[in-house]
Amino acid sequence: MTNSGNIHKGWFSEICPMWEGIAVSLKVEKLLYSKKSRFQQIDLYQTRSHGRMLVLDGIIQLTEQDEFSYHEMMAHLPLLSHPNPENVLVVGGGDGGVLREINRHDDVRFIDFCEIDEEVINVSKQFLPSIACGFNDSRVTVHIRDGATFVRECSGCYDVIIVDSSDPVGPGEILFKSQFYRDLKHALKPGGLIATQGENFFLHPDWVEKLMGVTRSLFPIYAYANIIVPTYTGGHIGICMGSLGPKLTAPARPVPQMLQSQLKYYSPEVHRAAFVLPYFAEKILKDKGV
Ligand code: SPD
Repeated sequence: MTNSGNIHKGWFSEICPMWEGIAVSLKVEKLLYSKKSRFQQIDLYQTRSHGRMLVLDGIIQLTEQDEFSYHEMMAHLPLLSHPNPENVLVVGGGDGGVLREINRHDDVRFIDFCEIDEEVINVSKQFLPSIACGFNDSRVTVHIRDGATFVRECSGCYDVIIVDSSDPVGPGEILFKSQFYRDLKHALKPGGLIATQGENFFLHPDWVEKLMGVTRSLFPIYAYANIIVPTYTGGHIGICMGSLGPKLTAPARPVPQMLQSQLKYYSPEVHRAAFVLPYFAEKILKDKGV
């Protein structure tokens, strides 16, 4: 198996300076795709136990086995916090997983999708059809552009904006800047809300603090949710949410039975529970006035 990066005796390890001294490892059987795009190194592996795995610049973005937890929560927490989400923007997430979940909502009418790296979309369509099926919906318009520039040019367009970014290194870095959050707010309709990839409070309390500090300074209502994702280093990841109106910590409306029956992770109970943080994490946010 030729590869980019961290393979040792058939095990891929996610070694990254952002989480020095700790790594998730998966036994891999085959490298199905490996190429440097204009923006990043893209690798697609067949793993022994977790199906296929998408890796960007050496960092795990998803495995087929547990991607549902991240994608369901990134989509359904914000959409079900909003009373009537019709216009939605997704920035990043070229695999299509967040789109697949949004498409389950009949009340959503238009979905703009902005991704900087078209190669990620192509690789997902070729190797991850159960995830990239998110692109097969006539409500989705794909924009291959820099997400920060795209958002800066929008004013009062969206009920919900979801930012499915990679980590704040490489092409995703700009999506963690304060200016981007100001532009997100400007792109919302009155009463709109945002949900952004919010890192991990065990590994990056500084990032969580920073992102929630910015969110708090811009939005009257804000909250941080936690999601279990076993194949992300640390085992979980957060979502920063900011709202111009709707409450975030409980669903704004009943979850249609048809929708609930398609889900594996999200439920109204999980929605409420996701915002209950361990005492130390709550304290990190409170001590900083968040
Ligand atoms: N540390 C990994 C964070 C990855 C978040 N984005 C995942 C993209 C899946 N659609």
